[in-house]
Amino acid sequence: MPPSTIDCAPYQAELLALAAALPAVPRADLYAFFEDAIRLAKNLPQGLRDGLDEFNANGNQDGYLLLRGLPVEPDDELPATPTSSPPPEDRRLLNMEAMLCVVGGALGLLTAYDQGYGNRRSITVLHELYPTPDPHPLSGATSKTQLEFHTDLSHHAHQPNYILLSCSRGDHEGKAATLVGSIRKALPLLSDEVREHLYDRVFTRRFDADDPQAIAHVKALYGDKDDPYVSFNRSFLTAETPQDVEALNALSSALSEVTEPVLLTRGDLLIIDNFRIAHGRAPFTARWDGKDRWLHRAYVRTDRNGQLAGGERAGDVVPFVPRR
Ligand SMILES: O=C(O)CCC(=O)C(=O)O
Ligand SMILES: [Fe+2]
Repeated sequence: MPPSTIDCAPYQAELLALAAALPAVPRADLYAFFEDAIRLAKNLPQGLRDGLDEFNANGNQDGYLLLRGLPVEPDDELPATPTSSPPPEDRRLLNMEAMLCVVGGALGLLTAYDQGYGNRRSITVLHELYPTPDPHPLSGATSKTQLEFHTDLSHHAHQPNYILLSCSRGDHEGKAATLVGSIRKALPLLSDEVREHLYDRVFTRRFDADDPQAIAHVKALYGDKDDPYVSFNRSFLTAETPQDVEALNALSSALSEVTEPVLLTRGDLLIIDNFRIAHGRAPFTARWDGKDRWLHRAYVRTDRNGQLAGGERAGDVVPFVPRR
């Protein structure tokens, strides 16, 4: 297995014991649930814990860490893939929700975001991703169309460090790969001129098509010049000059060139470094048969790059603060 993948099959029994120690109905009291998940994170198997700590400290070239072989329920014991959110408050804890929160608790602060789009999305730590028939074209509920490269919440001043996606069901045909483009791999493909142009160049980003006042300021490359962070959301970055267009095209091509498809299947948990990769998802065919692709998602903040001000609690909702 590549170094960006950890085989967790040997830890299944220990991980099941951790899941069994969590409250059986997480949404009955989410704060209590997250507190338990964070406490139990200290009991993760040592090999897994070391891999998470190493990734948290230094990242890696690929910009992601994939945990495979986690103890998902047999498919016939899982509920049908949801068709609406939020899930019923009394739904029993699923193993892949347990894994999401224990691993998230090991990495940092599990966080719910007000994304600044009004109340279009439910504000919670525990997101559900599944195909829907008429989705917003830029949302994870798409299936027929490719979800284009983006950085999650790049318009938010407290953009999360990690996106965790755990998989209860993959898609039927094995096509719905999550696409990851690492800036550490793409940077050497950019000319000095493009790097200079993009570094610290401030783009305005409109994040709500219905509201012209909804504007944030986003940089495509920033941070350490030799090892920059990336923020990418092509459809939202307003290029103003021919050089802007050229530089963003070059960044887009470089990210595409290094893109790796990561096909999530049951029992996988993908940790995306949201500062170092842009991600998307390949198109796939939903069947609407209760067995469609079903992921659980959580955002995690760390003390990197101004995400935490101090005094936060896991499960708190971060108010919307546009990036300036
Ligand atoms: O479905 C996936 O693999 C990724 C979804 C995603 O990027 C999103 O919802 O923001
Ligand atoms: Fe995303």
